[in-house]
This record gives sequence, C-alpha cells and structure tokens, in this order.
Amino acid sequence: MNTTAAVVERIETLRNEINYHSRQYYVFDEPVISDTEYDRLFRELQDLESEYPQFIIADSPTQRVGDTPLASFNEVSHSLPMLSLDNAFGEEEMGEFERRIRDRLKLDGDQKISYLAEPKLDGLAINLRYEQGRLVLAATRGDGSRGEDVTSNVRTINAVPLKLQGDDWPPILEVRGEVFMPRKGFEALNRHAQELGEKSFVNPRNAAAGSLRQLDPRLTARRPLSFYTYGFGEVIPAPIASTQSESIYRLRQWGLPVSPLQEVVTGIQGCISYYRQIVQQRDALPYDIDGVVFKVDDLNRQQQLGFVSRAPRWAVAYKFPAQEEMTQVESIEFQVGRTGAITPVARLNPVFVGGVTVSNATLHNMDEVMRKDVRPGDTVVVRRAGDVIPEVVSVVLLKRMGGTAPITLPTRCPVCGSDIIKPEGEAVARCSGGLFCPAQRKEAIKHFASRKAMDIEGLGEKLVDQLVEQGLVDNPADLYSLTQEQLSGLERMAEKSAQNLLDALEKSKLTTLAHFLFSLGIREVGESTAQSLANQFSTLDALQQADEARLQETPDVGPIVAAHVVSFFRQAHNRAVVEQLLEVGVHWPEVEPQAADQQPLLGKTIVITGTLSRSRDLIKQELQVLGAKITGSVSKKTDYLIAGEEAGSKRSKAEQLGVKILDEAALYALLESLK
Ligand code: 9MJ
Repeated sequence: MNTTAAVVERIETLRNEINYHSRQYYVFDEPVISDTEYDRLFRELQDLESEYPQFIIADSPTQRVGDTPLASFNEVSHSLPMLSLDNAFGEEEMGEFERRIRDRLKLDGDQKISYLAEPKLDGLAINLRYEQGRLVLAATRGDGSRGEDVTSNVRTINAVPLKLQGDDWPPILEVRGEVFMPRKGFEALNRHAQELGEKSFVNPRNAAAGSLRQLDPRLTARRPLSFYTYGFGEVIPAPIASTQSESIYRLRQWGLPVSPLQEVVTGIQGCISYYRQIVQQRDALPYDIDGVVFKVDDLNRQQQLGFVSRAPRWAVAYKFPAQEEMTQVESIEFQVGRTGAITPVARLNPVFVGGVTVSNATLHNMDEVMRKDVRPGDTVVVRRAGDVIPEVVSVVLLKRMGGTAPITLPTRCPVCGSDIIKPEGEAVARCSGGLFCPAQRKEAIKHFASRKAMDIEGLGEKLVDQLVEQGLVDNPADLYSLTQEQLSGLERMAEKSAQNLLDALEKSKLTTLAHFLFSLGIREVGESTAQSLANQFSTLDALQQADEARLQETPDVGPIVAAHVVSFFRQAHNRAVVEQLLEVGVHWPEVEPQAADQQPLLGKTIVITGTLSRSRDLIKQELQVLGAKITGSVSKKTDYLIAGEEAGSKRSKAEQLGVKILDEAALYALLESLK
C-alpha cells in the first residue's frame, strides 16, 4: 500500500465492513463471518490507524473505548422526559388497562386495538441522541428529566452503533432502550470476581448498572453489556412512521438492535396469549426479563391518550410475579438426604415469591453457607425462578442484628447421631450412618415407592415417616409384609385406604428390571443409567456378577458409576434386601439381551416435551429399548427434541441450539423406519 489515497480507501472499506458485520451480528442476529475473521478485519484497521493516526475519526469502530477516566458524570437534561411504565399484575388489571383506553378513545365494541408487544428487559433505560446520524450523547434516565451523561461508557457497547446506517434518518434522532447484561456474561463476570476474591453482583441488572457507572470506560468495555431499542425521545422532523411498530422497524434498518420477539397483537386476548407464550420462553432466553410490555401501535392514538405523571397511558408493563423477595431467616437446619448428603436449609418467614408462598430455601451445601455467611435472624434475598427449588441468594448485611455467629457444620448427624464426614475437596458432607440412620431409611423407602421407581400409589411421605418411626418398616422389602391391621392403626388411615395400599403394593410387584434397579437407590444410578444397565445385562444375576470393567461396557457407565454398583452389591445388607424383595414376589418379564445392532438409537440423546397423544412414559420406554438415552433438558448434546402440543421453553431452546425437532407424526415415522 503506497499511496495515501489507497490507505484512506482501505481504511474506509474496513470501517464499512466492520460496521456491516456488527449489524449482522447485533441487529439481524445473522452473522456472515466468524469471530476470527471479524477480529482479523478489526486488527488490520487498528494497525493502519496506528500507522496513519491522522485518519482516525471519532466514530471509527476502533474508537469505542476512550482512555481517559472521568472525574465524575455530568448531569444532562432530557429534551423530552423519559417516562416509566405503569404495571399490571394479572389478567384483570390488563383488562382494566384496555377498558381505560377504550373509554378515552371512545371506541365502539367492534373497533380493535393493535399493540406492539415486547419482552420487558431488566436492565437500565438509556437515551441515545444521534445528530446527523452520529451518536453524540448517551444518558441514563435519572429522575426522568435529568440523567447522567454516560456517553463514553455506552460507546464501548458493541451493540450500540456509533453511526447510523443509510441516509434517510432524521437529523435529530433520540432513541430509547435498555442496556442489559446477558446471563452468560453475568455468570462469567461473577466467576471471575470470585476467583479474584472480589465481591460478586447479585443479579445481571445490578451488574449492568455497576458497569455503566464506572468512571473509567476501559473497565466498562470489559463488561459484557448489550442493548435493545424500544422507543424514542426527541425526533426532528417527526414522525418517522404512523405506528410504533413501523417506527421501530425503521430504527432497525438504521442499525439499531431491536428485540426479535417483538410482535403486533390485537386486543386483550392477543396480549394475554403473547404473555403466556413469553412466560414459556422466559427461562430459555439468554437474558433476564421481568414481564412484557404492550404499547398502543397507532401513534395518533398514543398522542390522544397522552400520559399521566410519569407514565404513558398508551403503554403497560404486564409484570411476572417477582422472582426475588426479601424475608427473614428463622433458623438454619440440616436435612439428611437418601444418600446421607447433609443439606443446609433456611427456614423462612413465609414470603410470596415466584407465584407461591415459600417457607424453606435451600442453601445447597456448607461451602455456600460459608460463602454467603447466612445466619439465623438475617434478612435475605430469596429467589424462586420457574420450577427451580427456592434458594437464598444473598444476605442484606445492613439489616444484620448483632450477636450472631457464622453457622458451622455439625459433627454429628442431627437425626441418628452418627459422624458427619466431609471429604477434603468435596462440597457435600454426609452422615456416615447409612441405613442405620432413620432419615436415610425414610428417603430410601420414599425413593423406592416413587412413580419412576416401583410406583406404589398412595405411599406418600407422611405415611413412610410414620411407618419408619413406628418401626414397622426398616427397609423397602418390609413394605410387602405390612398387614391390614398394622396399616389401619396408623394416623389418617381408614380401612379402605389400608386396603388400597395393600392392593397397590401387590400391583407394584410386577415391574421391569430397569425400574427395579432404579428403585434400589444405588448412588449415581438414575433412571436412564438403570435403563442402560438393564439393556446391557438383561438379568439381575448377570449384573450382580459383573465387575467394574464389564459394567463400564454399558453406554454412559464410567468408573464412578461402576464402582458404586459393585460396592452396592458387595454389601451384605443390600444383597439381603434384594433377596427379600425377590422372595416376596417382586418380578419382571425377561427381556432378550439387546444386541447393539438391534439398538439403532444407541448413543442418541432425546428429550420429550409438550402434550402427546400417548403417555410420555410409553414413548420413553419404546425409545429406550431402541438404545436412546432420554434426558430432561435440552442441551448441545441433545440429538432430538420430541415436541408435542404446547411445547414451550424446551422447544425455544432447541431452536436456538439448532437441535432437530420432531413432532409426533415425525416421531412415529422415525420409529417405523427403524423397524
Ligand atoms: C423495557 N424495559 O424493556 C419500555 N421497556 O417504554 C420496553 N421499557 C418503556 N419499553 C416506555 N420494552 C417507557 C419504558
């Protein structure tokens, strides 16, 4: 490259290409080159600019990160106030929202309202001001009329264009949107903070806020922030379209990133079904949302409706039930699980969170208790997301009363008094009492009776507790010797229910080898491993006689599982229980050993979701016999997702990961082709 003109031209080409690829990535979610190729273009531009610094311009993609920390943030006035949103909780309040609008607009019964629907991101509202297509100011909302100038920090966010695309943008264009931190980036940031012994952030929202408040933009640049646009501030000349949805469409054309989940819906029914659809997808989204937003699509109608105090009348945030709430810890107890694992549990002042009342929250293990330093009496943040077990997220230290000390691991099992052992380097502490420990006995029996094990209908937790406490049952086999008289003597056990239980016990005796193996509760032998072992060995005898090497020939069985299986059958008391179970008549039909060539789905991982016309268990068994491994959640390792009607978040996740999705018809076609 020898002439200046050629250098200038190359620089210009590189900038255009880099901006184009950024847009493909952030705005259209359709990258056309790999990250490595992108980095190569970027480096070439950096090299040229450092050789020819006279050609550097402020909106070059290399100039996102300034190198001068600020002393403080300047205050700026918003040309138009930055509004917030009114909330609606529940369908009734959504109905009221629409009724108010209909009244104000004096609409007839048959005049429908269209809304632009979008997820409500849980981040920070920002105003971006573009003059002549160039980003000149980025400000936080502040109190709505005055915010802070965070331009040098926002410039470091790659999703925010420094220069608008095309040439038909209005000379003054303010757009509003949310700066947020995707969950993956948040987790990585916290992992890194922990490694350095620094304080971690409670949630992605706080992390995003903290990142924008850095005075040194070089620090902000290292934070994984992103941005979606959802509205406008000052626009001259206005308007750019006649509806909210078209206006947003134009912003997207100019290179501003917009949520791909935006949709125009009609009437309150449209809003409600959109809400339900997003609820289903929520957990699979790569970022946190706390509700959905509906905005009257017609801008004339928006104008007519205007706003009250701080919020527009033409928009509403239909919020999800909060997933985090604060409450007080009454005490911390230690529960003993089926394998003796000791789990610290916080007993809480009951609190309504994530749609249910929560009075216990797991603290996972001692390492977590120490890390979070949770103590009785503390005010804590409790989180219940989706169907996940509620957990204590953090302690509100400012509210801690004096006179408390950190919790320590008890040395003896709170149930049986045996030693508690916590092997070096392991997070889990265990009661060493084995089946001597009533807690472990109870859990072993509950597991044995559960639906996916021996499926003994009517044998619930309370009943098992009573049976063990009264000494009627010591091990699973004892269940089959229970008599009508013994059962009728128990609390809340009428003669009829006693007979029903005896019938259920009798019925459970006919099972499958896989269910039987699972029901024994051998460590690390879950449902799908039990099925693999049954496929591999066909008979209990063959399995019991197998050594570790032989066991490891089973798909998905490695040295750890193999060691647990061998150790289980080596113990005399386990063999005695198995023997006793066979004696009382537990049995299963013999199955032919499945040769590998008869297992065409061997090595395939399948997830089943949604409503199917046949029972999910039957479909599962059919696939397992063909060698498939059935798991509960979709990941990169999943080969197929069988999706019935109303498949929700698993389907979205499969789509995101490019996992092959089969509907019921496609499943039957597949099974047919394998016969
Ligand atoms: C969020 N947080 O995602 C608005 N928002 O509109 C969306 N916030 C908003 N819209 C007017 N999608 C004021 C705030």
